[in-house]
Amino acid sequence: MTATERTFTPKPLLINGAWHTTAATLSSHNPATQELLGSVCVAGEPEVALAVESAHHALAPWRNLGERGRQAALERFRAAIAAAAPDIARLITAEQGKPQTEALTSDVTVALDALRHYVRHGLRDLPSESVKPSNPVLRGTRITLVHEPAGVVAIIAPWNIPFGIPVSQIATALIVGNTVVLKPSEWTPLIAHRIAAAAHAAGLPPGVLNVVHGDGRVGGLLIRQPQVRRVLFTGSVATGKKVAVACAERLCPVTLELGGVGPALVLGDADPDLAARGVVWTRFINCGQACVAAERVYVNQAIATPFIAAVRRHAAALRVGAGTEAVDVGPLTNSDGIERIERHIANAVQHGAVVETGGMRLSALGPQFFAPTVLSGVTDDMLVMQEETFGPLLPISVVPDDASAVAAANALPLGLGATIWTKDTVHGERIARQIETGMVWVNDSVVFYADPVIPWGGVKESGIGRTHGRAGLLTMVDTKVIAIAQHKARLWWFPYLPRMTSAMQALQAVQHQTGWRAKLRGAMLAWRRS
Ligand code: TXE
Repeated sequence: MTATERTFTPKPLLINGAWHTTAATLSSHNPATQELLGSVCVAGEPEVALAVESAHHALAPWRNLGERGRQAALERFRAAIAAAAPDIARLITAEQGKPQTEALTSDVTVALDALRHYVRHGLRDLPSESVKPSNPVLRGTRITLVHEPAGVVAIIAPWNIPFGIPVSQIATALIVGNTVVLKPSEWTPLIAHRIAAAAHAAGLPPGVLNVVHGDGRVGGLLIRQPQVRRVLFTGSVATGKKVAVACAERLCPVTLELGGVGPALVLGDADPDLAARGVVWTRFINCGQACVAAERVYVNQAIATPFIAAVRRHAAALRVGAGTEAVDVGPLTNSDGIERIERHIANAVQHGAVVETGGMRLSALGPQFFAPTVLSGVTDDMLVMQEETFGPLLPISVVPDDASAVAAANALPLGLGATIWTKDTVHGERIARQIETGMVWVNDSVVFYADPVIPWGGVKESGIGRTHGRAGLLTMVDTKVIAIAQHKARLWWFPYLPRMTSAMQALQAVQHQTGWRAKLRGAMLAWRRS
């Protein structure tokens, strides 16, 4: 019986710890084989409102569970995912398309490591803090900063890392005492259902984690719910701007993890073959569908010839196929990627670029397979250097020196991640400090996304805020100041006596006049007036 004949029961929504079905459904297909994989129920306004209401009601008991109680619950969630990890990895390859190696590393491991970190360390990175006032007048006040959960967090996730991104963000939100409504991508709903299934199996308290499926319309409904107090959005720049506007209307704080069109700078002293291998991996990981992929390569003219030859060789050697086999590059997850790649190649070639390898669909493998493609002779006025290709296309531009590479790298209004390839890491760090991105790797790339203690995010139009690390935790809390007055005299209260005014004038003279004579004169004058 083929998959099309096999009837699938649509996977339900997870709301308030229970499964909810709806009449509207969303189907999901394997991008390599086009086979129907299954379907999920799609949330309408009632289901979105119920999910947010449930998350809101779950806040108090979840917070009162305390840090250890939440760590125990997240440990059950982690264990449920770990038990299903091989099956989840296979589903990630089947539904999103990335090879098994990447499904295990960039998706499942990212999720498990994030949960384990917060299970082990809780809020070690975010303790309450005592602050010593700088103003001598306030010395008698005990100041404490406490970090309190923001409330209901709406997480809207992309399809390219459909398990690792939402789970690591869920872990950060839940550990501090928030509750979550997740709206996963409509391209990878079955993978997201496994998040819901693990939460259900782990017995997370009702309402702590809710999962509602649907497209951007459902995402828009979710971020407009009045009880949503944080939005964590990961996706394209264009959608990110729409989300930011919607959040601004409610003054709801939003974290935006957006696209990057990341530059790779290959400096003149780099080892051409090593840099080529690193750039090829950074470009073609996840079939080029990675927000920090090397979307633009600037190579110093001193090593351009051997570097381009090495890139051509390594790219042509990449094994392309359905991710379940021993391959390096799978299919594009959705079909609109193919048209975008062909448009970028045509525009580049029309303006003088050369196709070093690839440049065509691999239709024998399936309608969403495209050959890893390398372009040389590229200039920055070409579309491929201006827009996010988000596919297996590597454009190389030759630059005369480091300054030109840095200027080109910084020329776009985006700044997520960049890579620098050089033998001289001291010089590499110096260049890194000139690059306008949120993250820069020297002689590697991407990998630290898997580490929950390292902040992740961009600058300029690549995003706002950070996920992961202490910075990521801080976006999930509201910091409250508690000031406890312990002094007896409160001279600044009513009635304003002349001696109080004089005392303040004398204090300002002593604190802010320049030179001891001026200070003394100011203080004497003030005192005489009292
Ligand atoms: O994004 P989309 P995709 C970026 C990557 C690329 C994009 C690919 O660079 O640009 O994400 O992901 C929902 N209101 N990053 O194609 O289309 C939609 O249903 C509310 C950067 O999925 O923007 C989906 O769930 N929600 C990142 C989600 O938004 C809306 C790492 C994203 O959809 C909506 C990974 C609306 N109006 C990918 N419209 C990083 N910086 O770390 C759509 N959605």
